[in-house]
Amino acid sequence: MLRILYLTDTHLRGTAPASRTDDFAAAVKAKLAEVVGLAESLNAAAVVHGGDLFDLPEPGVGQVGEYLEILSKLHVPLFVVPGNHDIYGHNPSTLPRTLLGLLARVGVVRILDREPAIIEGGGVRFRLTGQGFHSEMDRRGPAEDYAVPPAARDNCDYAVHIVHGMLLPRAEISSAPFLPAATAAEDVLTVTGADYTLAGHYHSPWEMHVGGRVAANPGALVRVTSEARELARRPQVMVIEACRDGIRHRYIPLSSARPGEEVLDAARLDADRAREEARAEFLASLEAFGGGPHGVDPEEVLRETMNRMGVGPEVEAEVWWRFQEARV
Ligand SMILES: [Mn+2]
Repeated sequence: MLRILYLTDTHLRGTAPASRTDDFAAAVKAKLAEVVGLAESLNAAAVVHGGDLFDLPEPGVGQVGEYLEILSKLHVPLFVVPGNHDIYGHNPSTLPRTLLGLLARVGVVRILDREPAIIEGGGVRFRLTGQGFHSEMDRRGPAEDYAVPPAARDNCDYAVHIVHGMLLPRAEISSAPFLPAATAAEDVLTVTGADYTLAGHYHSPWEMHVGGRVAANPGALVRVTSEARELARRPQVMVIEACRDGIRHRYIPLSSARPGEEVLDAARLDADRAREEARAEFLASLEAFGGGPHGVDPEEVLRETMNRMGVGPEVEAEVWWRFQEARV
């Protein structure tokens, strides 16, 4: 039996989100320690993270260092697909200037990209590929970022592709009118060669099956907003296990995760929702007005402005630094 442990959207950060009423750092540490323990007790061959490992490209290393110390106790490789929060301005080329990029450079994590990583054990070979977030994500065809070619097997028994993007069941997309660009899982499952397509980005869990293929997102490991469904949600990890006869998956709810009402401020519920809806409505109106896919996200505006002005790397670094400081 070969197993991989999948988790996503940990949003590790130096400060506690305003919506949390508990000892946030202690809660995050307990969760990470539980993940490390699960990887060991399940004898997982690898741990895979679906992106937004960090809440910011350069989070405070004092607090985050304590989190990373726990993750460093993993005895197996930690693969990460970069999320939008891990990089600057939705721009994958900024990765070397981020903490995630630094960790990859010194070999603490492995960035999962289109170059297959082969995981082997128990007579089974997994082919792992990934696609990090970028500014065109969910704005082009479902095959571009979410699919792997059916023929690409590299002598492996099973293919697993992990993407940080707004992949959702079609019904979920149509029930959320203010959702930004999204990709329907059904469209991906009809064209991909991957047995499993795993997503991060959207914080609520979902699962979809088409023709023997599975797409899923176990939901964010850390709850950072006071929303009704976050209050009701129990964070979980996903285990994918395979032998020569087949592949299957299950979810393991974290026993260290406290009930939502004990960690999230329910009094913020209405205010947070009203603000989110107003923001989403505003962004939708900009797109309808002809703003196009770009220029609605503050990071995107900054990035394009700097591109147009042709600023040098020092100015750009200073701009991102100040932007991040102002946003925290
Ligand atoms: Mn994200």
